[in-house]
Amino acid sequence: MESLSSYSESLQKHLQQTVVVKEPMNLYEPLSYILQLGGKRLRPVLTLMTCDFFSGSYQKAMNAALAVELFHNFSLIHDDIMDNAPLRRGRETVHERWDVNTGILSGDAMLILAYQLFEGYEPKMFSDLAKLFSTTALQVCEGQQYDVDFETRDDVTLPEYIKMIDYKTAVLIGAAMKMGAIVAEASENCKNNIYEFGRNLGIAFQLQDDYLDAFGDPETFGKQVGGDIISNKKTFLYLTALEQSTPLEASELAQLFTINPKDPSDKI
Ligand code: GRG
Repeated sequence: MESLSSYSESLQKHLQQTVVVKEPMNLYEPLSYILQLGGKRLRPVLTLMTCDFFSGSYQKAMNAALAVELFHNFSLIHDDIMDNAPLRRGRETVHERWDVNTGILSGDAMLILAYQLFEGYEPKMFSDLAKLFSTTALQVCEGQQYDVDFETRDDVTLPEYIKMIDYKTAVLIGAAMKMGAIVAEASENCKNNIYEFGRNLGIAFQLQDDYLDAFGDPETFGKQVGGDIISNKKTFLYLTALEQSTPLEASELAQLFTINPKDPSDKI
């Protein structure tokens, strides 16, 4: 198996070759912009690593890994529009730097570019990858819709929350790993098990992301700390705080989350 840095260095080189800025510039520049802001590249590295683990090499999984990273970045552009978020990876979001219409359209282009990357695989592999990609994309949409719906609900349960983060975040991490296993031609059993492993990892990852949204260091978090509570997002911290002390004053919750509430007189 290779080192983590060799997966991400190789991925970085291929990303630059894949996303080329051309006319119309306002469509393609935002793609290059969000990618050069960095990011951990967690999902594509997992694709490459999984392929390496099952087959002893990872270059053949490069297109799938690139597709996963483009899909992830597309979803960030649209998510930031929906949340009216000012910051991503410590810099202006795409819709702040350009405008909402540019964010929508360049996000759409990024999604299609991601899908096109599967065309390099032979027909059976193409079909398996494309099927997993479309199932996952629909689940991500469903997870995002639950997240939006929960903003205006006060009766969200922990199981509902777990389902929401499973769809919004974890299925993509599961799919990223399964794609590596598909390209490696691993057994059905291995593909299914690695998918479940990735989903559980994804749930843990989102729990941590929620925690960082409340308690993260603004210097390193890259997003606006406290964004979730400002948008009335139902997070694990919020739901468990509600379970433990009800009714909770918004000001107390805000203190817990170390940020100021929009309206301190609001009752949660
Ligand atoms: C799938 C058609 C279709 C639409 C997308 C906008 C949307 C619907 C979904 C949003 C999904 C989303 C952005 C979930 C949050 C996932 C998450 C934890 C993002 C942060 O990931 P990191 O920390 O980011 O890996 P970096 O910057 O490191 O890449």
